[in-house]
Amino acid sequence: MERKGKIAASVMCAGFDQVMTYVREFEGYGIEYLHVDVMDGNFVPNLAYGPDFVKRLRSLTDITIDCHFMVDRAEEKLKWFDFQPGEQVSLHYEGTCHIQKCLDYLQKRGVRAMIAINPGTPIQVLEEVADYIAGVLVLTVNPGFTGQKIVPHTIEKAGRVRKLLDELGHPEVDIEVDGNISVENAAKLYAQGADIFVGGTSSIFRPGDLGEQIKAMRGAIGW
Ligand code: S6P
Ligand code: MG
Repeated sequence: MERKGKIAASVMCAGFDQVMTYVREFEGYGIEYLHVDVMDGNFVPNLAYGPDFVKRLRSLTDITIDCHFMVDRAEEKLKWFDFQPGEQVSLHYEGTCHIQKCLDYLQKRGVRAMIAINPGTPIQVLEEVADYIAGVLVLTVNPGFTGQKIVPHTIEKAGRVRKLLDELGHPEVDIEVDGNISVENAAKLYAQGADIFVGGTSSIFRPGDLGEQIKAMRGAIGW
C-alpha cells in the first residue's frame, strides 16, 4: 500500500494576525497537524508560544496539536500544558535530564510522545527510549528560527533513524522532519522513510496560492 505522508503546518510561520485565517484554510485542505513551537529563550535563542496559546488554539479547531518543545527543564514545563490524548508532543533529548521519565509520563496520558534530535545528536540515543515513543522528530536545521537552510547530512540521517527503529522492532514509530522542508527536500526525506513533514516558509507558507502549495507538497510525499 502506498505510504501517504502527513503535513504538520508550522503555526509560527503564519504571523500572529493570520493564525486563525490559516487554520480555517488548513481545515478545508485536511492538514493533519498544527505544529506549535514552544521556545524558552534558553534551549534556543528565541521565544515562542506557551500554554495559554495552545489551550486557546485547541479550543478553536479539531486539527490535532503537534507541540515541539525547545526548552530546558522540560520535565517542569511539560506539566504547564494540559496535553490531551492523541496529541503529539516532541521533547529534545538534551532538554531534560529525565527524558525517559518525561516520555513515559506523556505516553501514559495517551499523548503521542516523540523524541526530538538535533542535527548533531547521535541517533543511538533512540535505543534507550524506543519503547516509550510514537515518533522521532528529526531536526533538519538547528532549531530556533524559521527560514533556515537544511543541514545536508540530516537527509540520510532520517534514513538511518528509520533503519535503526526497524532493527529495534519498532516499524510503527513515525519519523517527523522539521526545518527547510521544501517540496524538493520533502521528496528526498520521504524516500528515506519520513512520515510527517513540517510545512513552513519553505513550502506551504511561500507566497502564492495555498492550495497549490499544499498540492505540490502532497505530491512529493506519496499522494
Ligand atoms: C524552528 C521550528 C520550526 C519552524 C519551521 C519553519 O526551529 O522548530 O518548526 O517553525 O521549520 O519552517 P521553514 O520552512 O521556515 O524552515
Ligand atoms: Mg518545530
